[in-house]
Amino acid sequence: MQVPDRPLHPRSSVVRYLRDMGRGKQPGLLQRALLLAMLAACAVPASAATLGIRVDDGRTPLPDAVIELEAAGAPAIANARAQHVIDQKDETFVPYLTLLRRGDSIVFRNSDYTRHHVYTFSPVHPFEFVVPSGSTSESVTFDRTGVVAIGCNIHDRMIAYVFVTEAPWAAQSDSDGNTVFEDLPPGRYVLRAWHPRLRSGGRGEQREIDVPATGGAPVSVTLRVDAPPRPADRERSDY
Ligand SMILES: [Cu+2]
Repeated sequence: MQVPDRPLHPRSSVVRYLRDMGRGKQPGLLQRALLLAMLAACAVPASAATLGIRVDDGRTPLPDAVIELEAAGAPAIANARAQHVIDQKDETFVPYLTLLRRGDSIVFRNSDYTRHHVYTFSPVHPFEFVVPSGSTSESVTFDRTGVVAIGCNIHDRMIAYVFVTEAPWAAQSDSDGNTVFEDLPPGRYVLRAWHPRLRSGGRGEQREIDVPATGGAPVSVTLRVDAPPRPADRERSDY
């Protein structure tokens, strides 16, 4: 195993080391000492807390919520300008919600046998184009933050949401309404929560939270949202 002079991230070296160990390589004394030193560095809570956030609608867990965390003096995030894909399959946008960093882009893929006409009026970034069956759209780059509701001009019930953030920390809740933030510096944060079905005029939730070095108990967030469309409504909206 080769240990870099100045590992960018001590843990990745540990992972590599453990992987090599698993392959039967025997570490030397020096390497063993290095591993112990690296593990000790990880064990010290070097200002890294884990925070769980649970979102519900007052009764049941709420997937597809966006949680943003801001902190005074938070480091600026380097813009990786990632490209995301929103597929159109069975006349449904997949995924329903895409969380973007400002500067990221999206292409729309059409996996259906029918064409789709993707559009949005969102002031964040209005666009429209037809995506023929089996093809992929041009790339759309989002340079402003905010919410983009996307529809299809041909299939009214198709809807997707894009949330463009520049918060230092942001994540979307999973199918159980949970988000987990790791490696948070302990301190005071502003937490914002948003959901595509926020009740009309709803602004989501904003509050301050304290994150202790130990991580602390999960934070619970309740959002007032409209009920999802019923299947019967979806069928009627075909016409
Ligand atoms: Cu369509």
